[in-house]
Amino acid sequence: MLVWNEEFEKMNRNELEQVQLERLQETLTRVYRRVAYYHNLFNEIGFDPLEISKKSDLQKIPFTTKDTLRDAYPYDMFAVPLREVVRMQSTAGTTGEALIVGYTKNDIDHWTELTARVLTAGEVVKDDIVQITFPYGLSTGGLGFHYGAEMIGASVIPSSEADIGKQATIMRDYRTTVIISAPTFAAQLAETLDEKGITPAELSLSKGLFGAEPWSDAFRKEIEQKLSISATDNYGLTEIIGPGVSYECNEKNGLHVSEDHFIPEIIDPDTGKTLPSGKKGELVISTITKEAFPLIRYRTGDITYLIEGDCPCGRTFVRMARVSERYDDMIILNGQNMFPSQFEQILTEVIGLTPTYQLVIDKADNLDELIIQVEVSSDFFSDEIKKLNQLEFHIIRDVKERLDFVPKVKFVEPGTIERKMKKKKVIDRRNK
Ligand code: DLL
Repeated sequence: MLVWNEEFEKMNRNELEQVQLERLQETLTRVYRRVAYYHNLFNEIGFDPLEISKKSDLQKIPFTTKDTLRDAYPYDMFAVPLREVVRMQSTAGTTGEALIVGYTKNDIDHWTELTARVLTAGEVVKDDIVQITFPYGLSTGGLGFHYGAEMIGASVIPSSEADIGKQATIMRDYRTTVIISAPTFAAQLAETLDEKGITPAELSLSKGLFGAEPWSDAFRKEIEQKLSISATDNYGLTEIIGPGVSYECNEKNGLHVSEDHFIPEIIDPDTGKTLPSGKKGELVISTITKEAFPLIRYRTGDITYLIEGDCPCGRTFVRMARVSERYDDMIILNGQNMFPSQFEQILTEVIGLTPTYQLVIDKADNLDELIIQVEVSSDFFSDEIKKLNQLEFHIIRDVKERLDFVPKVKFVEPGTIERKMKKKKVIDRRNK
């Protein structure tokens, strides 16, 4: 099995832990000196970064959350001056503004190495023709994989946000061998190929590397069969770096966490207590090489468990189980992240008051579909169809503008939304 960086990916565990400890000490010192938030926090709890002597000392430090990052918007969590930042990317905040993350030149070099590892574990080599369909914009999928694929020496097609019909033609004509995308996109592409009468036999495709959203093993089998490929899962998040945090090898038995760059922990999301390997809980990550945007004990919101022990591929990194749920209410639609509170904000602005509403998510033709159900009330009810049409138009336009997703809007009679659903804003029917 191919391994990009034998030295680190197969490092003896004792040595790896030593590397982690040294890098952790450096990072803690760095954030204490350079990030006001951590400086004040360490002072408050009486934590001296120089006195950390084992990995478990990390547990003395409180968690960093999405709210911490929101309060620091835009640049207060940056640990370098902006003149050292060579790139910025962004991801959904819990409300209002999206979060901004930054990278130094060294961060970009590390990230390139990390996605090269993901690609190599998925058996991508120099001779491959790699079609990357993730957006090359503020979200991290496109550029993150692009650099890694070029580093390997593969021929990269940055087809990015080209429409799906064009992606299908490119795939056939350019003789793409590897597709990198969100799993829902791959399924939709399989359908488009079918509609165009292009069979897998006419394609050169043999591998698919998928991530950015939860997907089941059944869905994996379906895509593998429809596209006649081998599909692997990979995981990452913008706040930590983007894609490249963890990745499956061809054993497909858990995702190897690049532990020379990240320290994973699993906690009980309700109590914050650290859980042992094998126990399911929320994934918490500390970065130990990041320069511009280091995070200590960041709560990812993703539910998983850690798998220790040898993998036949020879990598010594701990594995994490595939992520299928979140602890918070973040929703991922076709690989795009958003929060119910963002919809509430838009509805309130458009309607002028907060209506009773719920978000119903389902699959339609393999794509995620969202229906915003809004109860009409005497406060804004109008029997003028024209007025309701206008409201619908404004809601759709604002969601599209701010969240880059086109929802459907359905006005329903007062009392339609079940009382108990009034608190639980999301009904997700995708896996039903
Ligand atoms: O989704 C980075 C990425 C791009 C990963 C391309 C893999 C491939 P964000 O947009 O910040 O970053 O979203 C991060 O997406 O906290 C998870 O909830 C979810 N997620 C990412 N990968 C997976 C996966 C990118 N393989 C959030 N399985 C994370 C399940 C995933 N969920």
